[in-house]
Parts: sequence; structure tokens; C-alpha cells
Amino acid sequence: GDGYQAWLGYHRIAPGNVYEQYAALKAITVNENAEVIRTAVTELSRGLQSMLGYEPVVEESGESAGSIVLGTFGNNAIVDRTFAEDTRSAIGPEGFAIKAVKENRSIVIGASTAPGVLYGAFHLLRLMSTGEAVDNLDVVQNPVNQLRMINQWDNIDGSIERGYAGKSIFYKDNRITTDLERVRDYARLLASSGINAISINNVNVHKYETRFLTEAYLPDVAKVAAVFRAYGVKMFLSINYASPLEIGDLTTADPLDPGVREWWRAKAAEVYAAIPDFGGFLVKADSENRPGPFTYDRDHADGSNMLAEAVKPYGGIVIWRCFVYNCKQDWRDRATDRARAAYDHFKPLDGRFMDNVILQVKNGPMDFQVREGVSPLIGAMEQTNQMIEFQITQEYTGQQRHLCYLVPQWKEVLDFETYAKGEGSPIKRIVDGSLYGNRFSGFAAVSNIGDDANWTGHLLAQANLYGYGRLAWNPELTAEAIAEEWIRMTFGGDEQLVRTIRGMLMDSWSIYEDYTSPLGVGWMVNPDHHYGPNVDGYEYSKWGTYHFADCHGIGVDRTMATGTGYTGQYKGPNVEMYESLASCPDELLLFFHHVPYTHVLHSGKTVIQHIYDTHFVGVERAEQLQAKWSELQGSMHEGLHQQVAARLAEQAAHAKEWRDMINTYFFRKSGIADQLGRKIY
Ligand code: BDP
Repeated sequence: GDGYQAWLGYHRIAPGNVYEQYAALKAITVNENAEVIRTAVTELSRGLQSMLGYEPVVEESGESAGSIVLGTFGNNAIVDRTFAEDTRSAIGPEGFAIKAVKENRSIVIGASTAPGVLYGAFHLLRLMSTGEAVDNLDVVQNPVNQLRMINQWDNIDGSIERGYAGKSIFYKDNRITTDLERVRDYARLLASSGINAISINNVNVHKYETRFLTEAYLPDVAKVAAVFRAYGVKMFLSINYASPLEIGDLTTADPLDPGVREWWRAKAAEVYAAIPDFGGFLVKADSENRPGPFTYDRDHADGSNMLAEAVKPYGGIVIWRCFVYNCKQDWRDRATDRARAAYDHFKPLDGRFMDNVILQVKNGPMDFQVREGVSPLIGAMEQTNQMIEFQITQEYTGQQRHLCYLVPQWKEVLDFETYAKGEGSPIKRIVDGSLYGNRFSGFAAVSNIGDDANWTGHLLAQANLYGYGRLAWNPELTAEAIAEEWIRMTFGGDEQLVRTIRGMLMDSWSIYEDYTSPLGVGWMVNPDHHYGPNVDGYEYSKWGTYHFADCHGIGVDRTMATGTGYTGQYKGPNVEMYESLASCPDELLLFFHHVPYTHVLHSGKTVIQHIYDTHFVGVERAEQLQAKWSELQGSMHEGLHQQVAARLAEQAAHAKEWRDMINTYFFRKSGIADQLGRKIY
């Protein structure tokens, strides 16, 4: 009842239709011994035992009826016999095929690699734990994205930057934890949702984490890598750009200095000696006070290429973050626009990056706000590998005390038409590498887990972690379908429960948006920790995060005509869509335009009335979440019910604080009364 099993709890299945099908499966047949295949067998046994109440026999060969046969092509006669050449050739490195063989009621899972077999096994378990029929299975799947990565923002002292679910599961007392049980369980969760890569330390790399690259830590890092390896998850490290100075005895980190290049080559050799399948480096440079090539008057192509050259002999890659902007700007300088920064920095460098460098770009140009425009940098660099970065941890979306299912937000971003290569250039086609034929591409996201018993603090926030993995595997899945899978796997298949929770999840982002930040404006949060309302919290600060509210109006003018010119970074019809007040979508109006409070939206309401209405309605909707949840009492373990009920109560109360603070602020600024005469302080 604590939620630790998350979506891998595998509820016992009651006798009935599908039960008869599942219970026909009595054995697992496998003749390969690769580590990841053994993992697949363990996972299948565990899942079947939990769902059906008996342990399947594991056998090497034999054609016994009712067997799940696992194997890679060319190594298993049954697998080879089951899948014709055209199926086999349709399956990429991590894909799989599953086929039900009627005659002897068995199910065959085939893949070209061991990780493919594991994904196939997890797929079968998913089908069974969501109550799907398996007697007619004929499935071929390949992941759409090559890199499906998680970024931990964990620090060696056990804290987690922007972590809302307890302490790190990786570190304790300034060491890498030696009890890797929980890390293993995390690897299971990740692999079962399709994740294949992880960086295990914060992108802000401080003194102790810099030493991960030394023999003081490398052996322990290698042990963590081994845990993930068994689940087909490749390990990466965030590195400190100034490492040659901090853990070497160099006096410079200049990327064009031959001594520095040599230092990194030797370092890479050392890391790969310890971890032969090490993924590579993740780098935050020249951003928010982190060191980088700018110190030496070099650019980010120079910086990343130096590292890429060092890891290249081992097939390693360098993931270079594009979250680069001036965090010490003068707020009086109204022409500087942080939203422009990533594009302005990186677009001119297109074509200069080595082919094992990937630029990691946040989904929006600011910073994981409740709503913002889609980053115009994604797709703007035809000759450069790119991946998208999402934030699963709810830094600006309620910190896992409020419910906010983020998959719908991510879907909107992925489906956004960029016109990068004319019509048919949505974000998802850029980050899957298909639009420009990139060598490397994919998804990264900041994790939301910690050592809380239920991993994510808010139990329902598990859906974001699960959903991220599923979406990275296949961005065509709908947010509803992903929610439903997660609910069935986590809580079982009670239909009313499924409907209710699915509805709650699907509404939650818009509810959170309602009582927090209207019309794309963002940043009205308390500085530093970013929780709770504070309209002017960032208004006179150096971070470049403003709303420009005064007594006449609100919003950031990012037009080319009169503003910062940010709209010009988009392509094709998007430029005009955002540039013109007439066509700018309501939900992003204040992200792109500064307008009077009396400006009339497409919805027919004025801006000020929209602010009032959404904040009143948002609170009511938050209260409805609470009411809906209470109806579910008795349909799940009481412990699970209680923990969510407590969070929803806090949310409903806190939503009122948001409502009152925002409405009062804008009432006082604008002096315009609420048309419905509701109480505003
Ligand atoms: C911001 C966070 C900060 C991160 C930074 C980043 O507030 O803690 O270090 O992004 O992504 O969202 O580097």
C-alpha cells in the first residue's frame, strides 16, 4: 500500500476470460544466456507469478505447450521458425516481434538484440497487466527514438536539485551508495517504460561530483553502470567543464589547448577502461555560473568537439545542453530577451559540431513553464544532432504537491508544426532524427524520483515518469492511452476507477494552469524554490524572467515590429501567427504580446476577466479533483488512497492562495472590477 511497486505491482488476475489465456502459459523457453535476456526471464517469471500465482518453469528447449519462447534471431530455432525474413528485417536494434502460436498455445518473442527481447517481455507483461487478450498476438515494434534518456539532478550529498520526492537513491553521505537494491528497482521501472539511457548526476557539477572521473569514485560509478546494464540502460555522467583545472593539474580548460585535449583523451581512456560501454558526457557549460569555453573566448562547437573527440574512439557521445543565457542581465534593459538566447547562441554554429555531439534543447525557450512557446531552436540546425529535454520533475508545475499530468503538454510540443523543412516538420520528426537524417537524436528528461516510498512523492506523479518513457518509445501514443495503461497497471482494472483517474489526469494540467499563470505569462512564482504565487517575485531580478505588468496591461512584447524580435526565430506561417495579435493563440498571448487588460481574446473575454474567471474556476476544479478521488475510496488499497487524498487536499487549499494573490494583484493594478462581482481582496 505504499506505492513502491509502482506500475510493476502485477495485480493478481481473477479467473475469467483472459485468465484462461494467461494461465495456459506455464513455461519460459530460452536458450541464450546474455545478461539482459536473463533479466527478461526474471521479469517474466516475477510478473507471471504475481499475476497468476504460480511460477513458470524455465527450460532451455522443448516444444512444450503453453510456453513463452524468448530469443534473438539466428540463435533460437523456434524464434527463427516463427518469424519470417520480412519480419526480422523490419526489426531494428531495440525492436521486437511477438507472435501467438495457436497450435500449442505458446507465445514467441523475437528480437535482433538482447535489449529487444527485454522490451518484448515488458510489452507482453504490459498487455497482461492491463487485461489484454494474448491469444492472437502479432506485434512488431521498434522504438521511434534512439536515445530515450533520463537525467538525474542528484548531488553526492544526497540532495536532489529540484527534487520533490525525498533524497537521492544514488548517493548518501558523500559517497555513491553501496546498497544498489533501490537503484536496481529504478532500472526496472525505467526499462519497463522503454528508457535506455541515464545520466546519474546533476548537470550542475560541483567539487565532489567532478571527482566522479577519478579513481576515488570510478569503481563505484562502474557498479552503478553494471546495475543499469542488466536492464539495457546505458550510463552517462554530467561533467564539469573545468575538470582539467579542478581534478587535473592544468592551468587552463581552453578547448583548443593541446594539453587540455590530451588531458580529456586520457580521462576518456580511464573512464572507458572502468566502464567499456559508457554512454558519454552530458554538459552544462557557460550557463548559470557554470564554467565553459566562453572563458577562453571559444564557442560551444570548440568546447563540445574537444570532448567528442576524446570519447569518439569508444563510440561515446557528448550531449551538450543549450540552456545558455545571460543570468545576470539588467532588468532595466527591456530589449534583452532570454527567450532568444539559445537560438542566438547556437544557430550560427550549425555545421560545426562533430557527428557524435548532440545538442540537448529544452522544450521551450524559457524554462519548463506551465506553458510557453515551443523552442524555435529545435529544427533550426539542419546539420546538427538534436534532442529535446523535458522536465518530469514538477519544478514549475506544482512540485508533486499538485497534480499535473504532463504528457498532454509534451504531446503538444511534439506535434507542433515547425515548418523547418516546409509542412510536415513537427518537433517529433526532428527529435526522432528522421527529418534531417541525424546520426543521433532523441529525448531526455529530468527525473522526478527520490527515496520516498512511492518514488515520486505524489503517487499520481508516477504517471509522468511512466508516460515519458512510453512517449519516447512512441510519440504517437495518446496521452489518454498512456494514462490508462498506467492506471490499470498501478491500480488494477476497476472500470469506474480507470475512468475517474484518467479524467483527473487529463484535466490536471489545465486546472493547474487555470489557477496559476494565465495566457502563457509564466514566472509568477517565489524566487529560488519556485513554489507558490509571487507575482513580482522575479520582476526586478537579473534572470530575464518578466511579465511587465503595470496599471495598463501585461505581457512580453516579443514581436519583430515593436518587441524583442523573438517571433522572427520561428519559420514559415508560425512567424506571422505569433507576430500578429489577431492570430496569436489565446493561451500564448502574454508570452508574445504586451496588451491592455481590456484586450479582447478570441474567447470573447477581456484579458482581465479571463484572469479572474480562470482563477475562480481553477479553484473549483481543484476541489472537484478532491471530490472525485474520495469517490474511489474502497476501490484501491487504503494506503494508496490516503496518500493521494492528502496531496489533493493540500492542492485545493493552495489553489485558493494562488487565486487570491493573482486576482488581488491584477485587480489592484488594473482597477477593473470583476464582471461577476465575486470577492476579490
Ligand atoms: C532550471 C532549474 C535549475 C537548473 C536549470 C538547468 O531551476 O535548478 O539547474 O534549470 O536546467 O530549471 O540547468
